[in-house]
Amino acid sequence: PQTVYLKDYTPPAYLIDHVELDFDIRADGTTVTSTLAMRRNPVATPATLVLDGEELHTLSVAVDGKPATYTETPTSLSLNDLPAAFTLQTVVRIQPDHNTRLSGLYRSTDGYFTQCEAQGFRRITWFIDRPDVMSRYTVTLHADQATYPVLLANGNPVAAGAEADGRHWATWEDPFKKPAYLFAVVAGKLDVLRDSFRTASGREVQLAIYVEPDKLDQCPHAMDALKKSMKWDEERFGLECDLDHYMIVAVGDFNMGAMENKGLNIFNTKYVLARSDVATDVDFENIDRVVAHEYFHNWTGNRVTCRDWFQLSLKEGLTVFRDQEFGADLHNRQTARIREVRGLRAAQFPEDAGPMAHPIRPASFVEINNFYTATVYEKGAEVIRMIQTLIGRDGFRAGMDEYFRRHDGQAVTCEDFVAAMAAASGFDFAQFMRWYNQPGTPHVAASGSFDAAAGRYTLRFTQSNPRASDAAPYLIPVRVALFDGEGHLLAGSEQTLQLTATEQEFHIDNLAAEPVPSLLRDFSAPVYLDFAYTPEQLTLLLAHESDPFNAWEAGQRLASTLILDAARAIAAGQSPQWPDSFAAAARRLLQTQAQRGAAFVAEALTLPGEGTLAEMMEVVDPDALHAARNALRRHLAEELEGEFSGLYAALAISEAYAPTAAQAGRRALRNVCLGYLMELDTDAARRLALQQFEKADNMTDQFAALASLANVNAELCPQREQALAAFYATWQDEALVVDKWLAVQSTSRRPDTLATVKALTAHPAFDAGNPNKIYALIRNFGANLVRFNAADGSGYAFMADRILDLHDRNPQVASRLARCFDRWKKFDDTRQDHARAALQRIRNHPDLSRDVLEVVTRSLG
Ligand code: B3K
Ligand code: ZN
Repeated sequence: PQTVYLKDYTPPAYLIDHVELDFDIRADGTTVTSTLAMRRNPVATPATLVLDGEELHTLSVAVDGKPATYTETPTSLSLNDLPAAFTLQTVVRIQPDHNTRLSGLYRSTDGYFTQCEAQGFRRITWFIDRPDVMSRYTVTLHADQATYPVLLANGNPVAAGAEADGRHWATWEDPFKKPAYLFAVVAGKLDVLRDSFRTASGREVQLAIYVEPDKLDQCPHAMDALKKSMKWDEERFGLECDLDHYMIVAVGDFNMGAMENKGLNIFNTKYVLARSDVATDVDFENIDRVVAHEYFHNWTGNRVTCRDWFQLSLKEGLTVFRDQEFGADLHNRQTARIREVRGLRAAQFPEDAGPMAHPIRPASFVEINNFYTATVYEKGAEVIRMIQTLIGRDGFRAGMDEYFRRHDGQAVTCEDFVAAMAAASGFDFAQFMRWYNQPGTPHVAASGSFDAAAGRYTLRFTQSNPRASDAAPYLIPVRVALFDGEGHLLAGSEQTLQLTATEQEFHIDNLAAEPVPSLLRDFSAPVYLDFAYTPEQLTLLLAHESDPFNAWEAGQRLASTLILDAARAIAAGQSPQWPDSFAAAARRLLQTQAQRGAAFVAEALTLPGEGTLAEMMEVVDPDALHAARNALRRHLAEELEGEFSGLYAALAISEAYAPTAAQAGRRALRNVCLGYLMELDTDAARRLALQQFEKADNMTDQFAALASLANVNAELCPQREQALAAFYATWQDEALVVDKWLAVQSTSRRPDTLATVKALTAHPAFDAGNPNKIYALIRNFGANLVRFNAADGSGYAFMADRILDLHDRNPQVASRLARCFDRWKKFDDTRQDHARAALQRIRNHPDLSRDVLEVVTRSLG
């Protein structure tokens, strides 16, 4: 397969001003007639017109109404000797009913749906399928009226009517120019929830959420989220909705989360459907964030789009940052930041240290779908956040205004965005651009020294990034504050230091005693920060740091050290040692939950995940790590049993369920308490869990109880069997809840998890054609560190089988599964041998999809 390079970018030779599409949808296939108003691009060198296509059956090609001479390959259609401006008409047949890749036009249970980003439009019709070709679209759909009563496309409905044979048609017109990746159509039998939103300037926007029949009672939360997002974007960024119609369509078969098609978002049902008995607090919050994310794309992505796919983070990093800020304002800013960083460390840091490491703006790719990554999205959002940290919130807002003033309606680059920020703020971002161009997580090592006679504290920093192509330093904003020995913040000590050199010193004067530094507050840069904190200093920061992120961080550092030491001890056949101070610090946290907030305390009592801890080990010993982390949990449970059960009782909620931050925080902490009590392995705890499972009036509590029971490893645990069976019996017709049932089993700690997962692949609940099911059962298993990385290689072999089973049917999903192997080189030789064999078996498969081939080749390379 071919590698595409950013440096090879050239403007398109032709432009397409207007696109007229006609879809004749029938059971034996769909005929697409495309009429393109085209002209030579004045800024490009004249060349052959090359159109992109994939799995198209060409019926005719005409230029200005006359049959044309053309050259066709499976992926291209070329024409020569074209006039300066002309009309190109093509007619193709496509087979959406057999489109298992879920890219282009495809069939799902309730009708036909599309997914065009990144390069799915070429699976619908011949086109110049690149984001810098922007056109106006008029689209007509024809289909059977009874089977597909709803016919949708981007923009506004302009006409509709009935046809012979019980068929009907509808025409839609999109007044905005857009790249082909934002194109969408839907033809289906769907219910609709309608509402409207009045913008700040008084425009009335019609809102509609389309879902499979009988699910309207699961739509109000998403509708609410949509209206809140619209209001928030007006208030925070002065951005109004430009549409007359904003539609969201939910579909159960979807490769990712959701898609921001202009005026016609298409969503995975997972990010639309919610009701308190079927969705958890986290689901409700994710729906808020994803609905907002797709809406925010209407400006950051659609009005201003990407020049080429290397610029993906231009829209994704920025839009994730925007949805993070929205989520923080809507829910709980403290814990939002903590969860963002937890997610970053669990997914992005390992990615940046592994075979798929790439800059937030990659320099090359084989398959662009492989680059919708934690790096482009989440590290991309961190880079945007650093820009705001460096120039301030007002400066950032001015930069956004300038960005839209300059580039509305254009397809641009990351440099264009940063240039607007620079122009509005006067800040020099030259050195900062390194964040866009280098892979790898920078390491910052800090140390402090105190000159008592001079009253001067010196902070010394050195930075490095072993993954970067050269040793040049980054511009790293480091927020700091100093605390005295009693935990008081020293007045005036809060500041943002700008690291710009490989080694750098900062002085703070007029200090009476050596302070305790709190570094990288609010996680002001996506780096690894080392500082030789003593346990006493960390305990002090955990108790007193007023920046909730760094208070949490201090606790994570304490726990990480204990767990990693314990893992070493366990590997050496010794038993782990726990200092009394850790349980004492946890006890103080529990005692202060009323002041510090239940949500914060729940986060602070959640130990770092195994994947994050594994990154800190030279050679990962997953069994020892697993045992060590669980042993610390058990130790806390034993020391604090009284506190956990007391708080469990005290935190019960008597008012009706609502997915508010306050209630969600209480439930989270209460379920953390339950989880610890379950570590005691007592019958009493299991009965308590089963009781919660049975009595719960909401999915958050029911699922938390189920998850803790699912981990029980006793030979006989009637509560576990009972809960799992009852859960499936109750929810077998709710696809998204069945996903939870699968997930809770594939993420279980139990040693027989692989056998369970294998058995579940044959269960009627599993569907190997549905991405949500594959993610729930298979990909979650791949993230189960101790079970996937079993010493005998059985987890690797299983995953290889699943990838080979899937790569042809759905390469994008198969490729995501292949990413489960990313960290294989961090394990011991025996495991490496097994993983290498599994990867080679995949790579040796003839006709392996490009998506999987790229991932596996990089992994082996
Ligand atoms: N832009 C889409 C992602 C498309 C993924 C294509 N493989 C969703 C989003 O980021 O909003
Ligand atoms: Zn996005």
